[in-house]
Amino acid sequence: MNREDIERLSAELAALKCKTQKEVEEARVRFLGKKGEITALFEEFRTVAPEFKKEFGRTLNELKQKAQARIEELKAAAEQSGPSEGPAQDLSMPGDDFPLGSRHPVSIVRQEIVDIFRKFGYDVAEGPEIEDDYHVFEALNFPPNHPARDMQDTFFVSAGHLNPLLLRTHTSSVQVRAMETMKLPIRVICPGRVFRNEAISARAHCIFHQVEGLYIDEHVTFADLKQAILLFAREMFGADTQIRMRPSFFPFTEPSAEVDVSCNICHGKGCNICKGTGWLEILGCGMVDPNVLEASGIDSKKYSGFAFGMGLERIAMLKWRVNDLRHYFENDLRFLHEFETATEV
Ligand code: 2NM
Repeated sequence: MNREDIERLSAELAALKCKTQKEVEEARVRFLGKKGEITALFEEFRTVAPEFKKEFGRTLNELKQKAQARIEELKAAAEQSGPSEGPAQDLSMPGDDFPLGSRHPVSIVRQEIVDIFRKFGYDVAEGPEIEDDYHVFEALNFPPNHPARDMQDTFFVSAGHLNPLLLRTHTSSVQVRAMETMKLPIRVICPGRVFRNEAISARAHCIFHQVEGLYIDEHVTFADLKQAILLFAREMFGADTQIRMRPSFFPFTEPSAEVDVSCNICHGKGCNICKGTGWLEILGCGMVDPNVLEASGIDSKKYSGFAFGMGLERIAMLKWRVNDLRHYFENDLRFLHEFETATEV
């Protein structure tokens, strides 16, 4: 190694010209790469006599710094002028595909239901998923020892005081908040996620989704409830859909009913979806219990109302014949993409 080598490389660096990033990279490899010329000089430096080491060392380091600075400079220039030098890429080429997501089946069903009730004049309301005992149970006429208030059925966030926080087990809590705050008459639809402390299986999950509805005005009767549900069922499942009501019980409604729609798969002939009955259970409903109205400050002598609730996973299961609830929560793309263009089976 001698001074000339260093000066030659230094001059070459100063005169270096690169048009493209590729050329800059080639120059970097030539000077500074593992087998580059400057790197080679550092290898040679080990054999330099001790008395020259100091001076050569300094010049060599200066050369390396100069090379690095020069390469950076050329790189920046190439980046700036790169695209304007002419088409590095063929801009008429079709773009790369990128995967589009698809609507989740629960989201599709929720939107359909919400759209139908909006058309009927209902407002949409949402509320907190972490609620207090008062809005989930107390205001809804659940007796103090009701099993739903048990640890076995409800996830508690805080316990041990009068009004513990918990994960709502139904969206009725949103309707309580609507009754507390909205001006009468009330027409409201509440979609949302709910939580129940259940062992996960094909038919049960600790998280699922509901849409609940509430209508309160003077002179609202069970006939109004029946008509609203029938109109909804025909919008949702087809104009020839029939409904039937079976007596049931809920703490917040009296009387209460379970509603079935005629099976639109076999049209009453009996299939394995309706288990041969010709009917599919889709929602629960009833006349709001006077205790519930009074708890939220509504005069039950003057006003009456109906309420209903349905599980979205269940409706989506009937619609697309999903056989296992767990599919909804696993985000397996093979399942989700089934609904890319889904409307109806
Ligand atoms: C259901 C069935 C029957 C319901 C009642 C209320 C409220 F807040 F008005 F009391 N909201 N939702 C209700 C009634 C829900 O779900 C199966």
